[in-house]
Amino acid sequence: MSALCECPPAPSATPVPTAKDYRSNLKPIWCPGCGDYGVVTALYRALAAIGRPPHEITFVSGIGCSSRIPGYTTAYGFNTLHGRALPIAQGIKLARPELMVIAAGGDGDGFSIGGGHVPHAIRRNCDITYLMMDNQIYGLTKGQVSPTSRRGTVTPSSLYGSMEDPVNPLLYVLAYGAGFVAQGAPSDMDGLAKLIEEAIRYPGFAFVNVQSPCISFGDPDSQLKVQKTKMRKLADEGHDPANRLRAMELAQEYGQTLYTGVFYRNPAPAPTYDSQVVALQQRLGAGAEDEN
Ligand SMILES: Cc1ncc(C[n+]2csc(CCOP(=O)(O)OP(=O)(O)O)c2C)c(N)n1
Ligand code: SF4
Repeated sequence: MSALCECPPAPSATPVPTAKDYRSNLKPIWCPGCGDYGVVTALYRALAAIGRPPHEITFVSGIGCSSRIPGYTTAYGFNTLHGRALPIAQGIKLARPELMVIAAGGDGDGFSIGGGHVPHAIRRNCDITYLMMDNQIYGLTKGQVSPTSRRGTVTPSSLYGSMEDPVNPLLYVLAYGAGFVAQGAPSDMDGLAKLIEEAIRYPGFAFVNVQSPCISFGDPDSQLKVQKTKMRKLADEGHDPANRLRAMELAQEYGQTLYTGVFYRNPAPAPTYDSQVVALQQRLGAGAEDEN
């Protein structure tokens, strides 16, 4: 059985959307050279490949430079509170299960203030996609250490270098049982667009860690040009994405080797929370009708 869901194509009466149909008329205010430009472009391409019209998509974010991303799409957007993209995305999916729901934000938003929501979103397994733009820094607030900053990172809030080890987002979500885990980078635009598309098509909670460098405050070693020299594609390494233990082994290289591609895709996806709620509502509704 295929692990990919067949998202319904756009109705044949309406023209098939193209990438530009998902681009809003707001001009991004990210710094020139920010990796997030590449992420939003990859996202437009992924959405066009799937073909759901913008009004059937809801895009939820927290707060941060990367959390501006919903505004740059023509989908419904909700720029929520810092760290609260996931609870709101799950609420929307439960209220309107027919919508495609995407959550997005930075590593600070997702793994610092919002970190407590991640394990629960994973085990609850709503059919949502979570794009984390991991730049290893707090960009919006001008460059403080984030939970993924490497030890020794010097910033205005860590003058003598960060004295903590970073969170490993890939290992973290794999350990909590996420059904789809991938890593991409805007320096490989085609690869990133494909990963986002695959994540959206996965029927369950899907996580994409996007190495999206902050050109203004980020580590010079993480910038787009350097990414290209360090990148290793999991597909070229012969990795089998159904092998979760091997995925966890590879994920331990986070911060050292820039692996891109699908780390793990559950070959037998678990039932989603939203589909179970719909089934329960139907069962209870049918029961109530029987009683009448
Ligand atoms: C409750 C709360 N605490 C702190 C802030 C300040 N703040 C805004 S964005 C941010 C972190 C941004 O970093 P990240 O989430 O990694 O996104 P980036 O800007 O790097 O894309 C912080 C601490 C806030 N807006 N709200
Ligand atoms: S501060 Fe960094 S993350 Fe924010 S827009 Fe500028 S380059 Fe991008």
